Amino acid sequence: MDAVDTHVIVVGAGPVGLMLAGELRLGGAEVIVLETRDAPTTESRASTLHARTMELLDQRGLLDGLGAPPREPMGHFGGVPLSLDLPSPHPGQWKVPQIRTEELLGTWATGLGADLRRGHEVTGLAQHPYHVTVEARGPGGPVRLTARYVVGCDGERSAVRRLAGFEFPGHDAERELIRADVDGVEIPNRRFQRLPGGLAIAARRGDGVTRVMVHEFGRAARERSAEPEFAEIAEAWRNVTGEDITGGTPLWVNAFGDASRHAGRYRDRRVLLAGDAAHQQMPIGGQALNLGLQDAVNLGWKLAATALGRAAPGLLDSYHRERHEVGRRVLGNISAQARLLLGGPEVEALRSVFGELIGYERVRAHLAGMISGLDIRYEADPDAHPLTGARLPYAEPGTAGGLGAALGPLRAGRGVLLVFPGPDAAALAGAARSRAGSVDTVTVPAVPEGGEPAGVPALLVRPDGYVAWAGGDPAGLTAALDRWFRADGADASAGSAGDPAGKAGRPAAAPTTTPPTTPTTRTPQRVDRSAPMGNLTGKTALVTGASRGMGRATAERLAREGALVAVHYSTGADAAAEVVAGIEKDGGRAFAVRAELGVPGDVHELFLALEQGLKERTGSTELNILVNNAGVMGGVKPEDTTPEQFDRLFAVNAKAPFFIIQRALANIPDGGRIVNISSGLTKFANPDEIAYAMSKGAVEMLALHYAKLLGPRNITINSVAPGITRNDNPLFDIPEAVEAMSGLSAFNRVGEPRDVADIIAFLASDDARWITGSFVDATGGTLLG
Ligand code: NAP
Ligand code: 2V4
Repeated sequence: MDAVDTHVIVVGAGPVGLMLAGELRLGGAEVIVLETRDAPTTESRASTLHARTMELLDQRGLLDGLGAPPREPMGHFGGVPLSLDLPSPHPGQWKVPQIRTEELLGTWATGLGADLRRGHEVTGLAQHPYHVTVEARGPGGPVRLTARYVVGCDGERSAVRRLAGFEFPGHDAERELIRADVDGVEIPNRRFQRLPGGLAIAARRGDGVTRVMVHEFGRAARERSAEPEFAEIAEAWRNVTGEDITGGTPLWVNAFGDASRHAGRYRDRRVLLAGDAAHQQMPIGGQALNLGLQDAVNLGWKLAATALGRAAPGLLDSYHRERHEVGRRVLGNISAQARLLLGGPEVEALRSVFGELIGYERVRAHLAGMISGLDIRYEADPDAHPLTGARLPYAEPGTAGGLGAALGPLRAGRGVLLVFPGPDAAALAGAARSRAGSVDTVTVPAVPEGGEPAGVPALLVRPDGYVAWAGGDPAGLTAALDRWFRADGADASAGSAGDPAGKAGRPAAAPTTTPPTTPTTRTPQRVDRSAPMGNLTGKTALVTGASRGMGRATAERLAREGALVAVHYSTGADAAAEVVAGIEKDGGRAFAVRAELGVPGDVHELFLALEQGLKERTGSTELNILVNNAGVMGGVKPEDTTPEQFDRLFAVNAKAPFFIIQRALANIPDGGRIVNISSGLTKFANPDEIAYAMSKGAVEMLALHYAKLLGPRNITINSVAPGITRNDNPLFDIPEAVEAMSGLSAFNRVGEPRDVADIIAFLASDDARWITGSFVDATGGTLLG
């Protein structure tokens, strides 16, 4: 993270931005929150938290901070009364002023380490391949920040959405409600009262302030550049109710219409949207805030895991898939409600039929599930267990067994595997061991009657509390884990290091859990003090084809400089083991990784072993230096070259380095080094090696083009082109051949592997920081002609 300022910039410190910031911190990501306002809002636009939001806050241990908010079981659908009671520890709707929610989430997120910067108005945003730049007007002048990702939580008029070019299709308001908080008026409470001239709502709060809302039937929404005057509300109120409220003192005045807009996508590369920035809707029944908070909880763990390189490929894209669909449904129900609520006499018949339908329990429960967010089910295979995609069947925190046991890990924002007693319990628990960095395993010793979903041996729960998998087949569990998190190779018993989540409180009385290993952004490397102190001390390196030749010499040289070296090989297991043993004998650190390159799945196999080896030794999967050295030679005349030989040369020499770099960039931090081994034959003609030289020509393109892409991260990438260099080829045992080959070099000898390794080691060092995109001639003057 040397050159970027943070993993994620969240724009907007409303409840959604703050919730997201806290979730990102729990996931281990570093966060800067930029907020235009100098101070927290004093407006309480939204005042309802629904059952699912309450459950989510409970999962994070945040409910205590709300005190004991009043509960209102009765809600409405477009003004038609509706009980919201459903099975949940927090059924119904809970009245919490937005300022209170914001204060709670702000304290939580900043307590976890989110860096909240007020007085910053975002003015510019630019996406780059590996980072995003954000410009803002700050209190001290212009500010420019960089991050891996940016999330717009900056509301309906989102600057992030506009600057990043997201489309926001929909329609403007056709009708509106105008509302005010008024002190010093004595008027009767009215609950969605439909009068001949319009709709009137009045609710007196405990502090004596009355919130009034009014809509005159048939009156079109106005174009507004500012909030309405109190006089306009007082006049509408009088027109509809006949009451005079002009003597009251307006504390807050606001208009909201039935405008409806929905971003077509919630993600464009490194920029994401959440909350009202992604969806604008009439705030009927407090759904808007709840929708936004749930966006944040869905996104936080996925984005943190992605920014830290722990996510399975595609995990972040599931945010759009899951939340856009939920948003589409909520916008649909709000649009239906707006018509029922603000329609004049023409909707009376519809309302009366609707009222009858709500009398049926299944209809009521269906609508209540929709409004409270309890009915959300995320994507699941059709043949998956019915619990998959649903929220964790809820249990009270602290219950001795069963589902309550999941709450401990969830409180720290981690995934959890609940394993119930049964014959496969050990195998199921073992399957999650490779994800100990992201998922805690809780083996429930005994389940009280009714304490778990009957017949489910294990449940995998995502950090946002939704069931990712349920069943009893360890292979199915492994497949489900593969969809969410990359294997971290960590031993499940490894301890935690640096612990932002710890501040959120650990489970008090969880049954036998594997100790949680909380991910951190900067896992301290365990530097072996007995290792030689060179210019690469504390760095990690992968050298492909290091069992022999120049690869071996490079591995040995990098290890001498203090790097921990992954010695890659394919067929030469004994040779690689010998290289590792030699390095260790000299006081260095190395481990061997096997993978045949140029075959399907090669890169996956390589990185599985590499990451496991790195994680075991350093606690992290960070890779500082990549040397793409493995290669196959040709030695066939062009007229004899078969398509299969040609494909093989390209697969090993060009395709594998391309995809190794693609994959390695998730592990290479800023300031990293990439060296690709080419050949002098891209400049020196040898007709016997045309196809080979073509493959080396291809590999040289990596340095040219990637150098530009990776410059902003201070990662250098260069090609090193050896000339004829001694290796195991029997040619080097023939003195006449060696003499002939020597004559090609200005030094009148063939190259030795160490001649080239020293050049590679230089390019890997800090001294070479100013060289990138370069072709380095390592032919001993062969190209001089
Ligand atoms: P080498 O002694 O022939 O050793 C090749 C290394 O690459 C071995 O470690 C081998 O692993 C590995 N390797 C080969 N094919 C592989 C595959 N399909 N999958 C995984 N690993 C594979 O190599 P070298 O002569 O030092 O050459 C190193 C690099 O320099 C090559 O890219 C070569 O093209 C280039 N180069 C060589 C010369 C030269 O004259 N020697 C000149 C210019 C450029 P296992 O043995 O374990 O299978
Ligand atoms: O001519 C090379 C050369 C060669 C060969 O000799 C045949 C071999 C050993 O089978 C493959 C090979 C690979 C090479 O990369 C080179 C090479 O780099 C080279 C040669 C001649 C003159 C300059 C060179 O850089």
